[in-house]
Amino acid sequence: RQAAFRTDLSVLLDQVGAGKESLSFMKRRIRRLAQQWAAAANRLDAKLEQRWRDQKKILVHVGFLTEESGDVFSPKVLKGGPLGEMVQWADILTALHVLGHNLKISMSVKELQGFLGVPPGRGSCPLTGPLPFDLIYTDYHGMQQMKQHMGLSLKKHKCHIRVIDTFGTEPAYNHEEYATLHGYRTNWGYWNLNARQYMTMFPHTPDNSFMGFVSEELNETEKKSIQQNKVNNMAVVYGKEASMWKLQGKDGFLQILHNYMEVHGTVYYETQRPPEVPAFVKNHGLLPQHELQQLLRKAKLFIGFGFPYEGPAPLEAIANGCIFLQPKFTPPHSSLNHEFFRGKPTSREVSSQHPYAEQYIGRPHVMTVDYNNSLEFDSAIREIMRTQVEPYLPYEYTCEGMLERVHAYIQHQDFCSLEPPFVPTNLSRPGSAGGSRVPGPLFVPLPNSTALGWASNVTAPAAWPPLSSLRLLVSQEGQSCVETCRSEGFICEPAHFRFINNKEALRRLEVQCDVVDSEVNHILPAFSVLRRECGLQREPLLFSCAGYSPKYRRLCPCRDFRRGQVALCRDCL
Ligand code: U2F
Repeated sequence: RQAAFRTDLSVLLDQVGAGKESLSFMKRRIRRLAQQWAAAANRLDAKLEQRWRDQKKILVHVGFLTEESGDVFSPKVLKGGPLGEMVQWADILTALHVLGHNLKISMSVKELQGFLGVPPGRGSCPLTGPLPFDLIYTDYHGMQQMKQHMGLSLKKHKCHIRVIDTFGTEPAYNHEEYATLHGYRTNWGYWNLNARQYMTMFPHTPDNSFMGFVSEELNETEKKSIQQNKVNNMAVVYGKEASMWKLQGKDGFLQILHNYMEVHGTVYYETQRPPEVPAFVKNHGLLPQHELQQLLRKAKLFIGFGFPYEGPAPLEAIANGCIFLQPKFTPPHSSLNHEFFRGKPTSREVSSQHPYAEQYIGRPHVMTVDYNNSLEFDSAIREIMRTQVEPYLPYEYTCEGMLERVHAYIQHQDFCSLEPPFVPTNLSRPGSAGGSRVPGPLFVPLPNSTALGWASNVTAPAAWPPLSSLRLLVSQEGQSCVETCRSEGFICEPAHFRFINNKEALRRLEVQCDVVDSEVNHILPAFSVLRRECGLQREPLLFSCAGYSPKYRRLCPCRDFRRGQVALCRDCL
């Protein structure tokens, strides 16, 4: 069946259920953004020009909100606890509903069993018949619950699963045997999924798919009025929980800020001002989302203390015309050196409180400075007071951007059909026999690397992103493919590894190989210049953009991307 866009959200609101603060928060959000979603649906509908879209049967099982997982989040909704996950789930549900899919929502193990058609009760009782869904969106808690209640059949059906995973999972952590043997085993990872089945909150690592969420959008009139009404010396602190304020340090940067600006906070409190919040701060208490937006519209500066990491609030602040000031982390924080990330299935290095804001948005909207250097901090504040900025929201965080991306994933990502290794036997050089349609040279030398534009007459029917987006680069020693592709203005595309994991690619790159081995190692395909050793990847689940090794240069499959929509290549829609 063809999916039709929906602009009425009442059915969805009924489906979300009631009785918990987390659900009320999500419903308030869905209602508040309803018009914005509807307008975006109409725009995307026009953009796709009647293109056929399959209507999918989708189950959304929100594991972290189930009683069976302990649901530690719901009781904290009104007390300054994390809301980022709820923001994201509310938006995922809305996007799937608006795109017109056939949606079932489960927030308990009982509902999960009901929808899957497995008999209720304890123990693992495998699902016997076919899976009644095309897609299941869940999280790590939900995976555990499905393992318990679907038993062996989970393995059979896992290609239909998408795991919403805030901070991301790298391939080396996801592969059970490899993780166990090489010290990448954590409490979360090792589900042996295709790493693109993990969907993140920000485009952290291209090994995963970027799901995201949305932020409030403004029309031109609102933008103008916000700019006119900005209070140049008003700052709002990022931190709704008192413990986050401990990071300010005694007589530290908050005091410097106060020399220039009026400081506001939205910190949860019960009866009195929390001792961590200085007397000069005007504390509004935890605000409902729409009231926080109003405060941000007036403020000039939104200032982070270093925690929470990678949340939605900085995007909301920037969208409302604030400048976001945040600490740089030197050395970067990661699961190797920081408690919060310890045990998370990634070695990603977090270079500031909000690396997306730092790297994808940057100045003038975002300033990332060393908070231990009071001169640098002081001059940043003065610069912020002088700088005029317009409200800004990257396209990928608009409703249209999220709908476009989720639409593309649903229609094109397929982890159930076999992706055979691809041997480019019919590649030909320009001018050679049979190569008349080849537009340009196969190899375009770039500084310190080699780029390969595959010939347009090579087709791989099921390839998405399409093969036309592939650019092959070679990393430096010690460099990951994430960095290599980024340094040339591309993004690493793990789906393209299968096209470059072959002797032909090495030969075309004129790599000197005395031996070509095929091994199970997440840095492959790669080669050692010194030892003239080349290695190809034997385990497709270990294709990894993130991997690097000081001794090896890696073959990196990069692709182009749309401005403001990094998840999609130019020809990806
Ligand atoms: C992140 O979770 P947080 O909930 O701490 O992220 P924030 O960026 O603080 O904000 C989440 C939402 O809270 C809202 C605000 C944001 O959309 O509009 N809010 C509000 O309604 N009222 C207020 O007074 C202040 C904020 C991240 F998202 C999680 O994935 C991480 O687990 C967590 C820890 O790093 O950080």
